[in-house]
Amino acid sequence: MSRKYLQSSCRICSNTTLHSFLDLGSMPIPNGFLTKEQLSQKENKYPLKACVCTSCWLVQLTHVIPAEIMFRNYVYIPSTSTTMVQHFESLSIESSKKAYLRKNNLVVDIGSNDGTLLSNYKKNGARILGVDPAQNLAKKANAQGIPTLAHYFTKELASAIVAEHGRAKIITATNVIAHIDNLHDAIDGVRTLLHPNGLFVMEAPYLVDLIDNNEFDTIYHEHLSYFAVHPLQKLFNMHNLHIIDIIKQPVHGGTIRVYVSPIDSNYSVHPRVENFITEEKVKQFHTLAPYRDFASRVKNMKKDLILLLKRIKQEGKFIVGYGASAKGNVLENYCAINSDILNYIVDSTPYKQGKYTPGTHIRICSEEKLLKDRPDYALLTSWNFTEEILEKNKKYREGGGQFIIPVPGVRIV
Ligand code: DWN
Repeated sequence: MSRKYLQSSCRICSNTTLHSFLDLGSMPIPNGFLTKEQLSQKENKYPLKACVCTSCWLVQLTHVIPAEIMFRNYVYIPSTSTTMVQHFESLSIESSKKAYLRKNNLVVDIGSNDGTLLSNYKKNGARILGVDPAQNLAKKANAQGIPTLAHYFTKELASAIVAEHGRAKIITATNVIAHIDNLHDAIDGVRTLLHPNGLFVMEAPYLVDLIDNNEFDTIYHEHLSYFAVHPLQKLFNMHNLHIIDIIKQPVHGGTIRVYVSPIDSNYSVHPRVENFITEEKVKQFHTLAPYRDFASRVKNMKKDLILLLKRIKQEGKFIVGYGASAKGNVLENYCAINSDILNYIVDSTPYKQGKYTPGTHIRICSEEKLLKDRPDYALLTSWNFTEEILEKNKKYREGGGQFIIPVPGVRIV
């Protein structure tokens, strides 16, 4: 399997010198939750390794798993978190202002999932269109009045959308551009679909935060690219687009909201764009040092977490997981945390309850079970929602329950 799916060159600049710096082992796809019947069946595992292009400095996976295996039936929905629902509302308000969005202008969301983001633009009178390959989510979104095409976003699809609906004043793409293998085709599609004075707004986890905060568990098969601003600017410039503003967001462990327009549009470039590129240089992200240091910190975190969980289990304590997240599946597979350590995992997503985690086969239950059983500890794998989840579980904590938070460093609260 190790040669199958191997990426031979950088997906932005085609450079063939890719330096591998972190090997998380061989594991199943991160949202490959299993039914009870599937537990006894063979589970495909794929190499999970990160590398960096020594020319444009894009961090990417060494192995690219076919999208069809991961995205046709998708169980992750952002609306399970109040934080994300509020985040999408503020994104729609801010982007509508920046793009001078008018009633009846077209807004297209790439990777529209269950339509949570688009519903905000619809409320304010825009024409909306979602694009998402997940048949299950597209069906749900269409049923809720969010017109959604169950397709991957490509240049060809962009041309078809222009022919039928005209050009888009805003194109959004939150946590999806990093999932796309053929980046040039997708960005060519954005250029085709975007109104000459339109804005493309993409959000992705920011590589500098990932490295600085040891967020190794956000490295998984769905995320093919891990963006710093420097390689992103190069990608857009190759398609006569450029970054006009970047605003940091706290979600998903540190995210960049990147505003992009056609190079010949009326938008001026905000000075803070250059600040990001300068900071990446100062932090030496154009050398191998930060990546090597990150990899050794990850190995130490793994040791710390395994030691803590083993000690707690030897004391006869009862531990569960909190959040059946993709990152949680990476953490559990990388640290060999299975049902001998976590009795079960609680999660608010209906699709996931009653299923089992990929590779480690831990049962997923509803959140209510936490207060019923009052385990001694809960390993918070959805640490990107720490504030929301701690607030939600005040009673559990007041009763003596404690959360183990693995990232950016193992701690108990
Ligand atoms: O890029 C991606 C990110 C944005 O989301 C996708 N490729 C996959 C997914 O990654 P993830 O599954 O690690 O995302 P989350 O948002 O960290 O997952 C949170 C999980 O925690 C969900 O399964 C819902 C659950 N949850 C919960 O049980 N109670 C979340 C909250 C806020 C809660 O209160």
